[in-house]
Amino acid sequence: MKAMKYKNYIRGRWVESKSKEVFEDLNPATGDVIGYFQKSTSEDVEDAIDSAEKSFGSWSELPAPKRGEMLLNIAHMIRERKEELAKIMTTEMGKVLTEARGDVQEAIDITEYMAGEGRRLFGFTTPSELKNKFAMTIRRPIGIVGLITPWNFPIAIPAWKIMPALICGNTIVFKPASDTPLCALKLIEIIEKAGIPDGVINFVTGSGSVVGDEIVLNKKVRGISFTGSKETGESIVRKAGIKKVGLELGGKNGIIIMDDANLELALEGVLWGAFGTTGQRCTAASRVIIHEKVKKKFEEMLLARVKKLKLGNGLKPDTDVGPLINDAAVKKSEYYTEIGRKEGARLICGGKRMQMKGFFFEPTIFTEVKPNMRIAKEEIFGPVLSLITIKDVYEAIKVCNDTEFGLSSSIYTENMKNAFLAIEKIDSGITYVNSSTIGAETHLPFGGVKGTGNGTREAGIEGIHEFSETKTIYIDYSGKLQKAQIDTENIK
Ligand code: UN1
Repeated sequence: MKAMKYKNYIRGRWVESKSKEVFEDLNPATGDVIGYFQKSTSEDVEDAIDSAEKSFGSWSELPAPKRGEMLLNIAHMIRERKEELAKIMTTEMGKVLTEARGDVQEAIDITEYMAGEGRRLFGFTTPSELKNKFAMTIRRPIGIVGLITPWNFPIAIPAWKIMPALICGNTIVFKPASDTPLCALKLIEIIEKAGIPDGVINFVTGSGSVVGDEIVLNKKVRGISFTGSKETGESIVRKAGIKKVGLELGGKNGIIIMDDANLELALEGVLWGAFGTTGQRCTAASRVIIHEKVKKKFEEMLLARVKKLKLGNGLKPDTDVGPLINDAAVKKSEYYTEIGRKEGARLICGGKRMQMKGFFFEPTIFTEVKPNMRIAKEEIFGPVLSLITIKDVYEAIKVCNDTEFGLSSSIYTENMKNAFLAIEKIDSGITYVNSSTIGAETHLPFGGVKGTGNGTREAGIEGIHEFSETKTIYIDYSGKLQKAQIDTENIK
């Protein structure tokens, strides 16, 4: 791929930043530069916000079914270009091609779902406590929304945010992750061609400390949706003040394996959850919480399979595990491996950077991990898995909950009681039974509790709630002043 220079997209035009500076976009499997992107300034962001402000009136007044038709165009165009987009994604982000196709598919799914919402956007009606009075709710856009997205799902997550924001009638300022701006730009090109009017979506690349900060601080931006680290999420909340903020932050997701589990099935789930996307999902399984009776056997089964995993460039069909996103990510996995060793956990495989071009780290497993060790508590966002032994389901749930995060969780068991205890007692936004911690579907709510977020959910109908405001309407056709809470007493 020839490294081209790419621009911002503001007012429906492709424009350079006022800084006249660019940053490099790298292929993590080779370290090669694949593109140059605008190192934007806060003035560029102000320009984008101004553009979003000017387009808000006409876009929000367009009937939602019309906006839905445009979203359907976008979905068709993404589908037509699925293979091309997946290849770009593997080149830019590193995930293996089959997973990159899944990422693009997730964008198609959410876009089609939100297109359909154009003919729903339901409010509700309910009886009034007074006679000759009608009560209902409607949904209205928030206004200008700022979307700040991560690199690990470089097309799916932007789509999760852009599509509900558009269908609800908001206008957008969008800052993609600086590790994957090309995937985001390809999505913008499609949105442009699909007929979304100029200025409705504005795309500005650059750093979190300049571009992100301006989006979050600017008074004209009424809503923020952010997916990324807990630290950044906390700083956004502090800066955003009373804006409507949706956060999807980290995870330290556990898979519980009970003594009655189908171990073959659990093995597939653990491999997929821990090493799929090289462990770089918020929903990745980074802890296996396993019953003491099956621990030894499962550990042997796991080790045999992990040793066979093939690391390499995700474009090659025989690659199981791709690179990490960048050098800092490799250093983080190295750092936590060192911590695990010092804490007294036993490293049974991996633990090293691969001596090859690109940013590769071996699939790594620690056993005899204690719940209070840092490797069992902190998000590593790499292919590093901790095995923790437990005696029964109650201890398993306690250990599973013993982290500041609460995104995804899973239990492998053939026993209904264990399954329901996990469903009801694990503090997480998502629980899987006999399936891994990853693979959320776009028509169900996505998000977590505790340190994972601030209560909002993305996708499905909750995605509509994230990007709209509820208005309550009372229509009094009695022709006289009726007082709620007061006149009710006289109604016969
Ligand atoms: C994330 O890692 O932030 O459930 C999102 C899954 C994917 C989304 C993950 N559908 O693993």
